[in-house]
Amino acid sequence: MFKKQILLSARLGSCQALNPFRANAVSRFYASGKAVALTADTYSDKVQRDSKYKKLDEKDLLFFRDILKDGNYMISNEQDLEFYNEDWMRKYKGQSQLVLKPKTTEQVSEIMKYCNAQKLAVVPQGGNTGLVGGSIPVFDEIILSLSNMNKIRSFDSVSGILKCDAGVILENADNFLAENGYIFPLDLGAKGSCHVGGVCATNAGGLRLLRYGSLHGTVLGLEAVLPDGTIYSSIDALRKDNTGYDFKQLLIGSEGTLGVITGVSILCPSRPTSTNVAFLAVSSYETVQKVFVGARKELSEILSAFEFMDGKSQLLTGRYLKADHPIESGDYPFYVLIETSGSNRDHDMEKLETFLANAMEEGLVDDGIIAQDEAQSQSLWSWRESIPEASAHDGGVYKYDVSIPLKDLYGLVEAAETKLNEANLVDIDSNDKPVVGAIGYGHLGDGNLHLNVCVREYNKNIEKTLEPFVYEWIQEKQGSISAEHGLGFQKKNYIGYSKSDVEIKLIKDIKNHYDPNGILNPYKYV
Ligand code: FAD
Ligand code: 2HG
Ligand code: ZN
Repeated sequence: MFKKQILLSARLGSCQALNPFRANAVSRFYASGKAVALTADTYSDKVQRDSKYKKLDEKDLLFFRDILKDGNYMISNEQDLEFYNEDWMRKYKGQSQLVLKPKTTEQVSEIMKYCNAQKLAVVPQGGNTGLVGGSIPVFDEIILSLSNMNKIRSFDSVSGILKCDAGVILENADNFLAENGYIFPLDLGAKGSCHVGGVCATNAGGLRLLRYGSLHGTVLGLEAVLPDGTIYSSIDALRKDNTGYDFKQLLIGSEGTLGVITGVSILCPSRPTSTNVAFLAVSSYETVQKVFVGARKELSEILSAFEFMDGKSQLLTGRYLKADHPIESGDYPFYVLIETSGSNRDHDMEKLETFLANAMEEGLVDDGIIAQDEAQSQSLWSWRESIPEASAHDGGVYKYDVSIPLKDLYGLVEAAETKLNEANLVDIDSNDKPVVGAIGYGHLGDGNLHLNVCVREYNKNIEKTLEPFVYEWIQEKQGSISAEHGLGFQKKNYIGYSKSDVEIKLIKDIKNHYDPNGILNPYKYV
């Protein structure tokens, strides 16, 4: 045991500095250089423009200009519209002719009131980092961007309650909190671009849900504009309040289909003063689960993240970053990133080292490194957070973000791989085949797998091979077809694989009640 402890310690210095692009806006990949196909063309068999929606005309533009007071808050030229019409994966593309960028909740209300009366369809948009095609139009819907509503409203340094506009970029909110000794209770790779309102609208999970829980617990109140222009606000809600239905919970995860979130109040924990990150090599998925059980037991209250990655995801990330893997001693089938967050560095480090020494002693961990300082921790996180970009780098990616009981979780990657191989679609090195490979990684601590099928081009043959196969597989294992990214456009027709008829009817009833004209984010969700 002692020897292995030394062995592990000897590696402490070997954590090299990786690409630290975490602090920047999440980059978009343009590797293929190919234009993005219109969603309306790619999926013409699934969706047609609904003629009940009015087409935008000159009179509408005049009205919006009047509300926004400034032509700069409207975008209507083709080149500038492109960013707002295309999604991050370059898989979906809408045909909106207009982006509105209001600065106040009252302006959002006036816009919605008008659109509802005129039956103009609207897509609320945050940082446009969503991964299910929910943030962009399918046809000519107006895009309502929250990016000009970007002010911190207040922060109470006793309770830790932050109130801010919906368009505040997540990383800016977290930097503000850091100055005050607090942390935003959600972190994710898109933090440099996604909005606080956007993460609430998608109920994003991210890298530390294991520690801080879901936004359904941490969001205290929301301000939102309903489809008819009504301003709803629970932004001044207190932590405990059992008076009536908790309407904000319907908005969290509603993906822009029930209301436009304009303000958020969220309970933020104290920022941990001691964090450690370890990156470990593990020989099988069975063993990954054993390491997780051990980490929960031995690290207990200081465990703040438990991420797993398969070997192929690491190969593609290394290729993309043009960097050596953090663990240089060889290629391993699985890797685990463990983070601890606490308040006493010596205590936390001692716990982590004891846990790792035990894990090595039991033969659960083959090799590993522990970051020695903040820069090395950031580098290891940066490596993990680069996987989505690496996945899409060769031309595109079919994403399946799923919850599956842990024992079966990685089986989905193997099943998808087999299916794609049977269809003779895969070659990791040769451009002759459209699929680069199926990789698996994710938030193991939350039972959340990301199956990414990395492709050289989007094509129907690949999609038909994977869908509904993947959804059927998940249903059989009593999983969920969306753990954290939502339904959006991609999964609208597949909700039945995770929700019962009764649940779907209730969802539709709620949608029809609050948005009887169906103007908010149509063709998506349900
Ligand atoms: P958008 O993409 O603009 O919109 C997403 C949806 O929310 C759309 O349906 C839109 O209509 C709606 N919406 C946005 N803003 C509002 C608003 N103010 N009011 C009403 N509706 C609104 N997700 C995770 O859960 N965990 C992760 O770890 C994670 N990592 C990611 C890493 C990368 C590199 C990328 C690109 C994405 C990642 N995501 C992750 C996806 C995630 O859903 C988004 O990053 C984020 O939650 C969306 O925020 P956004 O502001 O970009 O919203
Ligand atoms: C992550 O965990 C995000 O990195 C993105 O949720 C997952 O790329 C994906 O599929
Ligand atoms: Zn994720």
